[in-house]
Amino acid sequence: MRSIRSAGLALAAAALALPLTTGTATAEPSGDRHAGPERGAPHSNAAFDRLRSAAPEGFYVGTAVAGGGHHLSQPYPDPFTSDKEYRRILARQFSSVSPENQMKWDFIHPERDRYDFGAADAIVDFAERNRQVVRGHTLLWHSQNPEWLEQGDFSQEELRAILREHITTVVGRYAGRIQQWDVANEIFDDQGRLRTQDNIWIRELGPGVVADAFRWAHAADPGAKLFLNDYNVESVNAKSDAYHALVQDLLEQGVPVHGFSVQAHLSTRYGFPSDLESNLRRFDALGLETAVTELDVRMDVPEGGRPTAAQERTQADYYRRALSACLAVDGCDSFTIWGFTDKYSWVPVFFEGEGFANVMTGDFVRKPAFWALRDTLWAARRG
Ligand code: 9MR
Repeated sequence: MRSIRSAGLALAAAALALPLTTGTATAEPSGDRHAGPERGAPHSNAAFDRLRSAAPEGFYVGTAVAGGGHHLSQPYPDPFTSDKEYRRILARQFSSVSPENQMKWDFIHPERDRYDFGAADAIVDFAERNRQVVRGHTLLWHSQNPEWLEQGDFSQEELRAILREHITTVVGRYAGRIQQWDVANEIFDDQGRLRTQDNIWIRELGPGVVADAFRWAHAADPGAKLFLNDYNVESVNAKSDAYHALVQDLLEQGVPVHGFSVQAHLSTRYGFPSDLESNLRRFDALGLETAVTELDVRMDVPEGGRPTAAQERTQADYYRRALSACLAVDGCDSFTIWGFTDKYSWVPVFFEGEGFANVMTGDFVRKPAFWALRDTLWAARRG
């Protein structure tokens, strides 16, 4: 899918009489009082404070939809179904949504003969009501598999049938309603070796199962774009090299693989992966779509427990640069952040002493990172 980045801009700008400058201080939009006073960030004009409206035509700005996974052990109810303010912002700001956990095996296929589609159905319905596309996540992974599967004593033939049936059932259920599927998630380790031990499918069935997963997904929904997705592949490195080689191999075999995506779980402890754009370009050159699928930028929690202005500026810069890299590559039309509020982030649960990785505070106040995204989208839309 190629986007025409500046199409419709003149029209939109004229219709809305937009002041197409960045960082103009104007009144907070009416009906958007959730945000409260902004900290260290320019204010917004009512007409263009939404990421989804600021984005160029054909460019999708997404977020993970919080639920399942680490949320189950937190002292709050399910965010997606229980938090009205959260849902309002989810609908208002984003044109793409990714179930954070609700389509993973342990959630959607809890017993061998039982699927639980309730949460995934609710997200897909919500997305359609709000004119959003959905990224499906995920079909073949080494993590968050149910016990019945990981501990089961299945023959190769049975395992193959189980995977095929799962993919056919889940992808088939949402056929025509999912824009992109993360078919294979995290199949290489950081050295660029296939996960032949911890990935049950590759261990038991061999590397060829990856190609089969794509074939089965394509048969179940020929319109969905099928992706390889991973972390620590933002740069040109051993792991992204392994994907680059795999993609060529799959394409030569005629396997329906359509995209390569970088999760982009970044940390200000490390430098920004400045070769992100050139890395995306080399996959683009193979004819693949590319995407940023899980961006967040964590930081060390400082003494006092609140990020400093300097920390927030650095974080905003990482968000801006990740978005700019995607915008610069023609076939990168999907840019997703892994949640928008610090309230529900996975980061503090997994990284002790780190946090504040999202573009809004726990109270939904927009941080400099939010405005960096908004301004960068508008600048791209202006062309
Ligand atoms: O955000 C997800 C969290 O709620 C789960 O507990 C966790 C379990 O592995 O998975 C998180 O999402 C991951 C995503 O599915 C794949 N890439 C890494 C993400 C962060 O761990």
